[in-house]
Amino acid sequence: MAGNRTFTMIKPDAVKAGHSGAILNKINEGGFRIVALKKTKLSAEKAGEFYAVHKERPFYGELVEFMSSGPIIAAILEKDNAIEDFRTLIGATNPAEAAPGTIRALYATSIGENAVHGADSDENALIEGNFHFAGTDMF
Ligand code: 3AN
Repeated sequence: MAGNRTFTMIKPDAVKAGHSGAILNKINEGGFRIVALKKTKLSAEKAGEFYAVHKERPFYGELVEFMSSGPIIAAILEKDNAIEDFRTLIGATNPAEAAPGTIRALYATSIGENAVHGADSDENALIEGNFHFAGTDMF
């Protein structure tokens, strides 16, 4: 059975451009309930740890540098079928291929600076949520 939680980050490009409120509104309108939420900034070390699965990819260094370049907003979200529905709401990794009206189509500028992160599985949503939040900060 599909799980009901996902993990997201509003990335430094979108926070810097002032899109945080609009993106949180899209998330709300999409039917997701906020379980945990915070504005924070990742050190390069923490960003490297978060994206360790991409270590061998050619864009890893760029990704770590970008994700530690400014504040982000991290959140755990709840909804039936959360992983799949959230990935539908954000659109394709490359904003040029993202469906009209999706968060990335509206707010992302490139495949690297693509406005939001969405967990890709129940297992990773749990790992990523626990990376950013203590259990006592989830409601
Ligand atoms: P998604 O975030 O849609 O799950 P992944 O898991 O393939 O996409 O990639 C993780 C992150 O790595 C993306 N959100 C994006 O910021 C970055 N990324 C992916 N592909 C590229 C690329 N070709 N060049 C630069 N950055 C990339």
